[in-house]
Amino acid sequence: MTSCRVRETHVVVLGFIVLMCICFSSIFYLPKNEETILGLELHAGRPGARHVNVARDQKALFEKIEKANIPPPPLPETVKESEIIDIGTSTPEGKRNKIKEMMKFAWDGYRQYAWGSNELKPISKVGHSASVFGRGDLGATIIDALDTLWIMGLKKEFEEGRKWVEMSLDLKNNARGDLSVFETNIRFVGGLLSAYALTKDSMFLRKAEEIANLLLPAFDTTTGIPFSLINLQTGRASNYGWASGGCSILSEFGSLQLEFDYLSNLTGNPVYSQKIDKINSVVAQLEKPEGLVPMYLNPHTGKWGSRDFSMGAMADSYYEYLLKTWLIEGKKNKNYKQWYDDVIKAMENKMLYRSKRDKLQYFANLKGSRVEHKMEHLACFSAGMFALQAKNEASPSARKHYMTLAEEIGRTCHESYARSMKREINNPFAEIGLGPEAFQFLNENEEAMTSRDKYYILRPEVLEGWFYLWRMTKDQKYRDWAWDMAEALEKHARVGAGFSGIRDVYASSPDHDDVQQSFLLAETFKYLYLIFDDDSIKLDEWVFNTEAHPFPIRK
Ligand code: DMJ
Repeated sequence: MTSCRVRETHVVVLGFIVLMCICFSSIFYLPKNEETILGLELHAGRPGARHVNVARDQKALFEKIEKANIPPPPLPETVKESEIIDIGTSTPEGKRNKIKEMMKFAWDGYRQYAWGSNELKPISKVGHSASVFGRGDLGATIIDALDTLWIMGLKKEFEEGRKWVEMSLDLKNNARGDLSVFETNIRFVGGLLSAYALTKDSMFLRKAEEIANLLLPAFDTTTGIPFSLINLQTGRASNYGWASGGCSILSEFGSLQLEFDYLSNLTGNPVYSQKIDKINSVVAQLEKPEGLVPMYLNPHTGKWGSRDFSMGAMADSYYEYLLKTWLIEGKKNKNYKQWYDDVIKAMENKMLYRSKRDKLQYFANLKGSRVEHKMEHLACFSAGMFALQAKNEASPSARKHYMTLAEEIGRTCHESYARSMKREINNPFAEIGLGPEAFQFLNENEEAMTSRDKYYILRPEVLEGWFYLWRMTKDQKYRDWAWDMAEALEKHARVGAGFSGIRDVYASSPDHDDVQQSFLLAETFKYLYLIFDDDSIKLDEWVFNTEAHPFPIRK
């Protein structure tokens, strides 16, 4: 019995010793403070040789994350609505800093919640895409924002964007459905070319060329006038059914020169410029009704569609690109200036009106012979175009004439903003201070600047006009108006994770559309910043494309 108990005691003691040995040795055999993410080891920083692995492994991890298209790690909420920085800054530098903070807020929200999507829904905090981008996630906001980030000196953010472009921008494989040729050109090709122009980083040029090549099948029409839409997977191009029976649109096929000519110039490949020459030769030969250029053209027959004319949607950047192509080529190609002069003179004759009460000048739309006394927010870009023209005219009388017109249009467009702020009998709650999509003068004699198009979607055109006017005249009122707009954006458009459009600018409090358009970062914030910075992007050295991406003037 006793010997049995002794043996039992031995077994228990032996077992205890073995257990202790296992526990003790496990300290040496277990991995040391390691985590495995995506199959790669991440080591907590310890001194010595392991540091080399940390750096190597982290680099590999980040490369893997980028390749896998995984968003960068979320940021903490940057600024809570209750903590919005006081914007009562009085110096241009203080104002620039504030605009930079707004840009960073918009970028951070996109980065945190919608990285790689086209745009952000800043209230829902998810990605968003407009139909112009098709159905794929193409990172439109990243490309559109790059040059603004660079100009503002937001280097870390620029680097994040640059890396995404290098690793993940791939329209060939990621685009889905029909993309707008025009939007892809002005935002993607334009944004990348501008990033190249500012940084000389050849990766941007390579990507721009890649995307432009994908657009080329859209030009394979009987006339060479490109289609509006392209499916990059099938190469099939088409037009919108609603565009006067399937026509191509003036502002779209007429706003490719700046990007395509610059691309030919940089790459030495003439194919892009040749596409533009073809478009020009078709349009130049066509008869212009009373000197005006209609907004629809059939790409198969080479004939105009319905006789509709506008300074705004469907036409706007056609005029802008005529003037700017003349300027960017160092005023060498006189054809562009001649085409520009001809059509602008006709528009002044047929479409320019002045309201009776407040003497506000505006460009009306023409639908056939019917005059629509309505001016669009989009058409307000023309204040900037006329100011730029005036500055570059040789004759003093033309300089004076177009600068006066620019100032008049700038004032009218300002009034459309101011009247959403004025409490009047028909507008007792107004206080938003941002302008509507379009404003109406019921006829020449009647002043009523509201219209059914009451929404404001963060567009830049009114501000764009004041930016040029400030740079040309140095009249303080343009900076004041721009700052009022910045305050209105901050107060009424800033929401949870970014900035949102507003459904009714005349409402007592804003009802948000929950979309942060990519052009807010490409254009609106850029012009806001640059109006307070006279030393960046000088207008005798740079020309902005219609998405506010600057290209250098070729002298
Ligand atoms: C931008 O994409 C461009 O400015 C275009 O020329 C017109 N519309 C938007 C902004 O409003």
